[in-house]
Amino acid sequence: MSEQPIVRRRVVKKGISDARTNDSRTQSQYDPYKDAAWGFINHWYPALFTNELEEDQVEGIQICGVPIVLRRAEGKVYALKDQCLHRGVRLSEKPMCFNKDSITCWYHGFTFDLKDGDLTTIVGNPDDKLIGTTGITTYPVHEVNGMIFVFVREDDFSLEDVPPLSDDLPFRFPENSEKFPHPLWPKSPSVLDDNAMILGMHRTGYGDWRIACENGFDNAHILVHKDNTIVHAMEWVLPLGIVPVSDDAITVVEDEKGPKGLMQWLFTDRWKPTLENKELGVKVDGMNSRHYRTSVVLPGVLMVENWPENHVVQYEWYVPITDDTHEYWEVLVKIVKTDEEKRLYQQRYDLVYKPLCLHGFNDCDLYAREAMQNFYSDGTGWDDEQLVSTDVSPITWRKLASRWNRGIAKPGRGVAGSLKDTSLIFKNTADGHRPGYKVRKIEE
Ligand code: BPY
Ligand code: FES
Ligand code: FE2
Repeated sequence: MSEQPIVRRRVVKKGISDARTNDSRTQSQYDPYKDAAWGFINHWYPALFTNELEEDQVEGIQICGVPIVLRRAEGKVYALKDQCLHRGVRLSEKPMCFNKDSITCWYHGFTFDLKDGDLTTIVGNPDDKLIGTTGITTYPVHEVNGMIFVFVREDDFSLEDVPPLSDDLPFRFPENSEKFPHPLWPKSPSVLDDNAMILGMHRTGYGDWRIACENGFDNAHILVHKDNTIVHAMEWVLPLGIVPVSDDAITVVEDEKGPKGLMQWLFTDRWKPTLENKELGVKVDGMNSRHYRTSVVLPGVLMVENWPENHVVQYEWYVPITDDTHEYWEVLVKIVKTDEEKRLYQQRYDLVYKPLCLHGFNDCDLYAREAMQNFYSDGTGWDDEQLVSTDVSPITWRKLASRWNRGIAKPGRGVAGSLKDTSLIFKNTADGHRPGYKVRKIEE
């Protein structure tokens, strides 16, 4: 080895600053979150819209690395592990059902009871001694107002311990109206309300679910929406950013019962909208102010109250599929009582909300999240990021999610996406099929 000192031609001055808000002490409070690349398990997630699963239809999906098959029989939806216990094929790839009580694996005929997953017979081997001694995991289902929710559990999470769906949905009104008053807008409807009409869409996002989730309630990210069509068409005042100016800018909710999450006091004196950056000569020129408020609860559900218009609320889920894909759900909820109200809401959705908001506006969120993926995908981003005051929102979320999640999903084993470079992925991609959420049926 040479004894000569190393000559540095360019001195690196700009490393990680001590002024970042996520110093190592802060980071240590959300270590569990950093381990949750495959999601939080033992939680309720949206699986499909009601109209995606007709009577006798079978669909396969994957949540938190868990393959799940859904079948509707006699109107009721059943969910089971979509991995045959014989040799692991997905039942949903080639649905085979001989009656309303069971689902049969199309390969060697193992047949499972829809209600409890028990192995009840084998088509061509009905006296085998394995029958009646084993089965596959089932998942509780809750269908409401056009959405099918599934409780994605670990195999040994007891069915008796399954919490109500409402524990994994955003704060409701009026029950929280005193806690979180909202004088600037009408009370936000819930997915669970009577007469709630839910319209929306879901699509696969190519990135980590946590990155996607954090974007939604990040009050600095709205810069990506600055020049969106609807913002200019409606002449909305969309701030350049919204900065916390008080210690109580965010309320963390961790009551024993009910959802665990955070509420942000936007449009109060606890937050200050930035309408101009003098140094850059940039300012907001809309005329019409929009008041809204964002909150998030476990397992990663965003609520944007009073958005995109009065009496409407937007909910979003970022359902983990693998450690680098998630299903991005956007739904709008409105209370409608008469057929005429339903027709008008559907029309407004089709002609305005869907093209200009869920696409136009939120497509920017989609590409912004994908743009962050490379920085985070090998895990180093969580240590290298340099966060600022507005990032109090994601930091608060990471801490509470670390404390209150019901389980950290283990990396998927023997499922799509557990290995990233298999010949099947290359073949499917070459054939024009992206990795995605729903199982593609075998074509005959
Ligand atoms: C609304 C917003 C959003 C989103 C979905 C719906 C939003 C956030 C802040 C300000 C205005 C809109 O993902 O980011
Ligand atoms: Fe399902 Fe053989 S793999 S029956
Ligand atoms: Fe956004």
